[in-house]
Formats: sequence, C-alpha cells, structure tokens
Amino acid sequence: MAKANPHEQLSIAATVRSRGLVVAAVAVALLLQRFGLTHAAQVHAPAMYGYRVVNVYPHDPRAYTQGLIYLDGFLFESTGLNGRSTLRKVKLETGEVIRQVPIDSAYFAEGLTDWHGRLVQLTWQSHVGFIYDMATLNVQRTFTYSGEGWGLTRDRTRLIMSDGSDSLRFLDPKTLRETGRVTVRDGSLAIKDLNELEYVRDEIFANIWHTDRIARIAPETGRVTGWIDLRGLLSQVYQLEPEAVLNGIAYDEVHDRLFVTGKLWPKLFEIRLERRR
Ligand SMILES: [Ca+2]
Repeated sequence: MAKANPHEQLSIAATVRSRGLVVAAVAVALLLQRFGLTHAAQVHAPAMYGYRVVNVYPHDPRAYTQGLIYLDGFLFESTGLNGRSTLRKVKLETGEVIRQVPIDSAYFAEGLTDWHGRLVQLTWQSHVGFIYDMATLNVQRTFTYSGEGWGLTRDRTRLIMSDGSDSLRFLDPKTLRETGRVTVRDGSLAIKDLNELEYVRDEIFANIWHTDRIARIAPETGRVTGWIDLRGLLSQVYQLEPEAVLNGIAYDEVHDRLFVTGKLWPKLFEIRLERRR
C-alpha cells in the first residue's frame, strides 16, 4: 500500500470535512423541509374517521330521505320525489310513522330542520319552502328562495342551507333571507354536491351526494376539517337502486347520539365515529 504524503493527507482531510459539511447541510435542509411539509400537512389535512355501529333501527324503505332530524325521542323526516313527498314524525326505536303529511305533487321535498317549535322544509327546484307547526305538522306559511334547495340545518342563530353546489348559505330564521355564505373547500379543492346537513357540536356535517362520505365543515370558513367514511354501512344488496344513497344525518344533542340513513334504506344506524388519522 502506498503511503500518502502530508500534503495529500491534509487535502484528503479537508475534502472529507468539506463533504461532511455538505452532507450535514443537505440532511438538515431535508429535515427542515420534511418537518415543514409534515407540519403544514398536519395543519391542513382533514382528519379521517371510520365508524362503529351502536344500534340499528328500522327505516321505511319507501322513504326517499332528503331531510332528517332528531328531537325528544322522535325523528322528523322529509321525503322526496314528486307525488311521494312527505313530512313525517317517526318513532326512533320502531320506525313507526306517528304522523305524516303528504305534500302536493308539484313539489319535491328536500332538507328539513327545526326552529323553536317549528319545522322548516325546502323543496328541490320550486324555490318554495314550508314552515310547519311541529306539534300538529300543519303548514303555517311558505317562503321563497333562489336556486335549488337540497339540505337544511341550523346553528344557534342561523339556518344553514345547501343547494348542490360547493356553497352553504346562511339564512335569517325569521325572515328566511340569506345573510351570507361560505364556500366549502378541502385544501384548495372545492367540494360540491353538498346534500343533507346536520349541525353537530359546532361543525356542519354534510352528506356528499352519491357517495358514502360525510364532510365535517368549519361553519365560519367552509374548511373541511374531517371526512367520515361510511362505506360498508348498509349491504349493497339494499343499494341496487342507483339513487338509494346515503342521505340522512340526525344528531341527538342531549345524549350525543349520531344517526345516519339513506334514501330507500330499510335501516337507520346509530354510529360512533372512530378516528383513523
Ligand atoms: Ca339532518
């Protein structure tokens, strides 16, 4: 083996030190970049949720569910299709329809929510909504709005409405006039086809039409904070009809129970969300 002279040894040592510094600098840069990206991803990426079934209840398989809420032991449900649209009061445990109001075949009923002893119901393309007395289910009055009516829910001061687009509108509960709107985004991606809605502990839950997914949305910004994946909830045997899709979310605020069903589904599920990431 040839022995390197002192100059060569110094040169080799300098090269090694120099390469070492470059490698260290690159490593630090990569780490910083990776940490930065990961940190950014953690801040912006929605959380993912699966589910666990807690209870299963009967649901009328002829009910083309377009609006669903829970209040004091009962579900209130709005069903769609022209000539088959209804407003109904349903006993949760048995699925028994306690009271039902048929809706003129000119209308295709859609979203439903409650407001201080009243029920508010949208229609799809008629630009007309109905307000009912919750105790009797008698119509008290109607109101109008522009565009299509899809889902409806409320927070403590406003009604919140979807119209099939990527927007959620806020309505004054007394005048039914629009007071503002947000656009729903997952990162930079617009989320359209927002359908049945439910306000759940300071978030808006929205069924995405023709999917088994529910978006969790921050009301003030429209940002999607989480996705709930409900695939496999109902056997596909019951979903041969292409429109028999997930569409119905109701929340029991008193007992923290979350219910979901779909159009023409024979079952209604109480579920618990399970965080995946
Ligand atoms: Ca609902």
